[in-house]
Amino acid sequence: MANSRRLRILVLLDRDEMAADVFAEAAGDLKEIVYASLIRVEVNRMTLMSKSCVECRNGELLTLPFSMAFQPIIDVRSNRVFAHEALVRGPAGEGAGSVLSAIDATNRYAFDQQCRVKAIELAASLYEGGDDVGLSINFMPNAVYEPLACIRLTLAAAMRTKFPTKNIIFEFTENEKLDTAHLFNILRVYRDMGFRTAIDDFGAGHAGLALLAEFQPDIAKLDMALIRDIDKDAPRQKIVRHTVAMLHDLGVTPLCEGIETAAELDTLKELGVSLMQGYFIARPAFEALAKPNSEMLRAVA
Ligand SMILES: [Ca+2]
Repeated sequence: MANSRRLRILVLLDRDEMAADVFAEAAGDLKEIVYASLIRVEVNRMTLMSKSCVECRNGELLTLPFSMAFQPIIDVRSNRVFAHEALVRGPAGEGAGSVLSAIDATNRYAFDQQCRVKAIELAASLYEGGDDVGLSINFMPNAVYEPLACIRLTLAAAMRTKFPTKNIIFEFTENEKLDTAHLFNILRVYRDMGFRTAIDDFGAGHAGLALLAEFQPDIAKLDMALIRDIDKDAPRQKIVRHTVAMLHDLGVTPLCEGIETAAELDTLKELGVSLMQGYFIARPAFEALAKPNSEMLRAVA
């Protein structure tokens, strides 16, 4: 049996619906190899279906009602919506805390999966057809056990709703408990699969330069602590100016979040930032796409 044929069988067998057909059609020595492959695939699956996968599966039976709000991210140079960030809300629009307080080690895997599916389904129903607008989804790296296994539901939701995977951006943030090797593995798998990635809260806490040295995401979202009152604050202007230059040099697009005033927006634009998000531009809209405010549009005109 040629190695290429054997490999092909293994690939085919990794798809549940095809495994039985391939086995039924196989004859002679091929049947033996198919059987050996089936065992191997099952062993791999059992390895993946570890404690975390079982928790995820069990978690799907838990009903934790939640929904999403969307906040636009604007490109102030082209004056277009670049993406919407999906933000967790209660089922009637309650704050994220009302939902996140119910998340613990027993349901975080399932919750992370359900968040992605909910964000994609809602966005697919709200986006105008043909729009090349991104969808930014926050994910919890410690809720991803094995990136390839854990991405299946996301891909299935995108396929079902015909939402282009290239428009999906995964926002991640580092925290002190995170295994960074695990995080980089997830990010590289996501990148290989064609998703975009964004480091959230860049410049705050643990989300910093060491991470950027190891992995350069598509986007870095500068933490709002660096943005607040930047128009009146020389140290912040210097930090942001040099950070933006460094990001551009690394091929990473800077994005500023938490913009609350026209003066902050104007200052950031002068410092070379194009992508912006914040209450001044638009507040998150529950199960809807917010339009940027008219004052903002005038400011960038
Ligand atoms: Ca975020």
